[in-house]
Amino acid sequence: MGNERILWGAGTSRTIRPHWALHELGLDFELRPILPRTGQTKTAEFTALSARQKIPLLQDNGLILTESAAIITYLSDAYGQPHNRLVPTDPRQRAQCLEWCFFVISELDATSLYVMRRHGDLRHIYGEAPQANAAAAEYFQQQMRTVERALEADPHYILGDRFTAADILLSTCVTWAVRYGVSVSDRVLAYNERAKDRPAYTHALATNAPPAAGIVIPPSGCSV
Ligand SMILES: N[C@@H](CCC(=O)N[C@@H](CS)C(=O)NCC(=O)O)C(=O)O
Repeated sequence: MGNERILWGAGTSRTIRPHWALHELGLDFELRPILPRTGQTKTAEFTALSARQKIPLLQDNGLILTESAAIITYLSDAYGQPHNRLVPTDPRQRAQCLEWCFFVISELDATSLYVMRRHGDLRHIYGEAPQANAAAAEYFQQQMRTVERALEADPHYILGDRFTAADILLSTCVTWAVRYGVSVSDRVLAYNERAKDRPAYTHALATNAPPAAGIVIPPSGCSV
């Protein structure tokens, strides 16, 4: 069991999530900035860590974890302090935070934006499906109504004054949607700017940047 913290992955809307969490929590880490669809997730070394062959992946003192939402939840649980915790410990507050996290990952990321990705830029692999694309964009906007409602009272973040893991996930999806030309309201844009104003986001942008000049990450910010 190695005494180490290594984050694998850079360059995408999913990889920036653990970068952001690590910076919020003030944690040091080694970075293996491998990129999607370059063959780097298919190497024997990486496949030995995860047969899913997906980034981000965290190695932390012998623990191997994939799934961006699981990684940021773990980091908060293991290392968060009262002043910077990203997932509350109180069971009710925790449940509400996780409700948002699961909602963002399943409804906004997987069901909407990733469908657009598959049948848009990746149509050569997954097939052209303009109707599915349009329906996914519409679904995203429909699902965002609950976000609108939560922000109506004009709280700073989605759960109020406290920045949480749900904001990392939601903000990365809003940024992704905007890059895809899906329109979101001024209220949501203002919320997203507040989230991205945080110093940890600026650090995350830097460490999540694709390492080699000349590598072009497509506008979605995710290539698979
Ligand atoms: N649900 C996963 C999605 C991870 C995912 O699909 N990652 C993509 C990049 S954004 C990937 O690693 N694709 C493999 C490849 O392109 O080689 C998460 O949130 O972590």
